[in-house]
Amino acid sequence: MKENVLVIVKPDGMVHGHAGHVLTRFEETDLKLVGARVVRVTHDLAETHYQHLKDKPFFDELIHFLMGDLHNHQDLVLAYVFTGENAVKVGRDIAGATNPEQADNKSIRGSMGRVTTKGSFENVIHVSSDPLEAEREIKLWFTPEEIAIDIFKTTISGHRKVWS
Ligand code: IDP
Ligand code: MG
Repeated sequence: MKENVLVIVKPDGMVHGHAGHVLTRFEETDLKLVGARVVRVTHDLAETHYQHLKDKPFFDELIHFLMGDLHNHQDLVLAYVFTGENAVKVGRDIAGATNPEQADNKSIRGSMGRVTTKGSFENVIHVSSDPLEAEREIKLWFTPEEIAIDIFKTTISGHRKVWS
């Protein structure tokens, strides 16, 4: 089934210079790149992005991690959207398991991620977990104008296209 997926090169991936490699791994698939932007991660954006984890003990640290507070204040991340057959599974396979120590050695997280001595996961990239989450996330990180093709319904508000 044709799906969309949001990928984010997290601050640890950015400071270690992995953004290009991550993009290359996705380009090697049959998925099509339809949007990309460098985004400054605010507290609000990080909290909304990870809203499903707000009751977890690691939530506060996770928000600060995504904001770059643990990586030299690297609050700029690369976010992009790929579309194509089984985009979520293809992307999650490239990423590997959430815990870098359990991720396949050849995956991004298995080869470039680490678990810190305090037990937090520096796992290099975010990849949407399912098509519905992907839609919510893409609409959070991108405006319709920033996606090169019509992947979701839009309406006109004033002179601007907005997500329906
Ligand atoms: P995912 O990124 O593989 O989809 P989620 O369960 O959605 O995994 O968790 C989002 C992020 O929260 C993870 O990528 C990781 O950075 C962090 N995280 C998840 N579970 C743990 C944990 O058990 N300990 C520390 N950090 C975690
Ligand atoms: Mg997830």
